[in-house]
Amino acid sequence: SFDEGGLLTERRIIIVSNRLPVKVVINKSGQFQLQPSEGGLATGLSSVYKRNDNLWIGWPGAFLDERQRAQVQPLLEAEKLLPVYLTEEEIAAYYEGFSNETLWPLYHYFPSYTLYKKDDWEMYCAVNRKFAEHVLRVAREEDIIWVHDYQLCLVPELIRQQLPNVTIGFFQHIPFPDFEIFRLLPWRKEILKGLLGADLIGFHTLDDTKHFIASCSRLLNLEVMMNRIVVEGREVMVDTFPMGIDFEKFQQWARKERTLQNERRLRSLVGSLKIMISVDRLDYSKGILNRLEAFEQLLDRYPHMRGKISFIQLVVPSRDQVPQYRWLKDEIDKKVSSINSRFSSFGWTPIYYFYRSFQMDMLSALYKTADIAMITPMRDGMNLVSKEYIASKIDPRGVLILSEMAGASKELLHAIIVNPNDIEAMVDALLQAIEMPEEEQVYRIRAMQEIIAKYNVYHWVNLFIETLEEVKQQQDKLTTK
Ligand code: ADQ
Repeated sequence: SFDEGGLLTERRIIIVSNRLPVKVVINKSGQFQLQPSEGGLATGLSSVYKRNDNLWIGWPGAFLDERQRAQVQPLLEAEKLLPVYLTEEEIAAYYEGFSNETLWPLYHYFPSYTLYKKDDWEMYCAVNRKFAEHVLRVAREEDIIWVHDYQLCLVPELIRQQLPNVTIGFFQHIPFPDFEIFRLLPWRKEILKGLLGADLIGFHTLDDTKHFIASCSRLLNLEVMMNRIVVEGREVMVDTFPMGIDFEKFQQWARKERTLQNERRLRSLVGSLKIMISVDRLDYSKGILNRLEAFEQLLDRYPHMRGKISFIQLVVPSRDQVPQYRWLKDEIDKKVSSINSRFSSFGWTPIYYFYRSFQMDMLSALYKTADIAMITPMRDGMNLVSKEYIASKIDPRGVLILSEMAGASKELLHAIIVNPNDIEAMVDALLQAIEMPEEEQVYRIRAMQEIIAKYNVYHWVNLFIETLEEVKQQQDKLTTK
């Protein structure tokens, strides 16, 4: 079985991502401290970088001067984390700029939100070179280098130039768009060439994989054989690896005493109300406004639903320096207050809206309490929240409404699948969820739990690394023939 002890390779693995899996914070006595992040990637890969002499290279998430760096460095090194320090200018142009105002909106099919700024692109190149240099300072040709996500598309090729035989994998956590969207990018060829420095390129869904291959053949005229692309005599494999979660961890959280306490408190507050929940980072790709619209129409058109159901919307603050995100935040504020002021009664509030992060024991209690989870992004690489909701249901009652634009919809076939642009269909899905018989809920949750338990995050890590090693062995055979 695949678990934390299941990784097969003996070779050293170097993980590279924009952010390290920890945050540097200053504690009450003015000392630097590392705060582990709870994200899916951090949990999944912590089993990898903590092992043997593996390590993780990335930005520690804080702006530090020379003196501060000297204090933080030993803390990071003790955890096998190698920091890439970035300046505020670098973060503004490479991260907030090119990554989040160019690649993010374009790849999520928001071309009208996409900015094409040459200065941002140049800084993106410079910061990618900086990351590659940090890798090259420690890497040897026999290592496995695993680069993550759209912020670092140029890193594989930059490493390849210096270490021609090293093993490089790249995984993209967000969608790869259709050719007609991708071609809009002025630097489309550079991005593809950068990625093709890898031996294996992975995506969450088959569509992303196909889109990437189509763009390579149309823009670079490269020879394609099924899911292999020939680049200067080297075969690069492109494949689909749907990312999972740590299923067992979510089951354990659901059983913890603090979670049970929170759950009892919540239940006594909500009484016999139906509870619907949504959990998103603040992002226009997550479809928050459409979902609020669907909830409003439900209350509008079906007056008997008033006083029967409440909607708990959690939004995690994110990228609030970017104008579109600030606009979105204002629109959500307005929409929530207009719905609440229109429908509230003494004793019933339609929407509880939280703009903050939650601890796991509260998140788990909310997942358990919710009769319905409505996860309806306009576009999402995978969406782990939908899997976390299902994994937390130790009492297998509840209904998942899931957008067909989320990668997870390709695996969670027992959810109610909706198009987030179709408000009517979302209202119908809500009605169906509210009325779903208990046996059907149990049947659907169990079916989804089976998938999520089997294809967990450790399975994902192992499958990617195993495939990467296989690809490399086949390449070596080809070149020695
Ligand atoms: P994200 O866009 O961040 O990830 P998602 O996969 O849903 O989206 O992960 C969000 C994470 O944040 C979840 O683990 C969730 O538990 C946590 N979270 C959300 N709200 C929270 C709150 N209020 N308090 C605390 N924690 C909260 C990107 C891609 C996705 C892809 C992942 C992994 O956009 O499509 O699934 O990477 O590849």
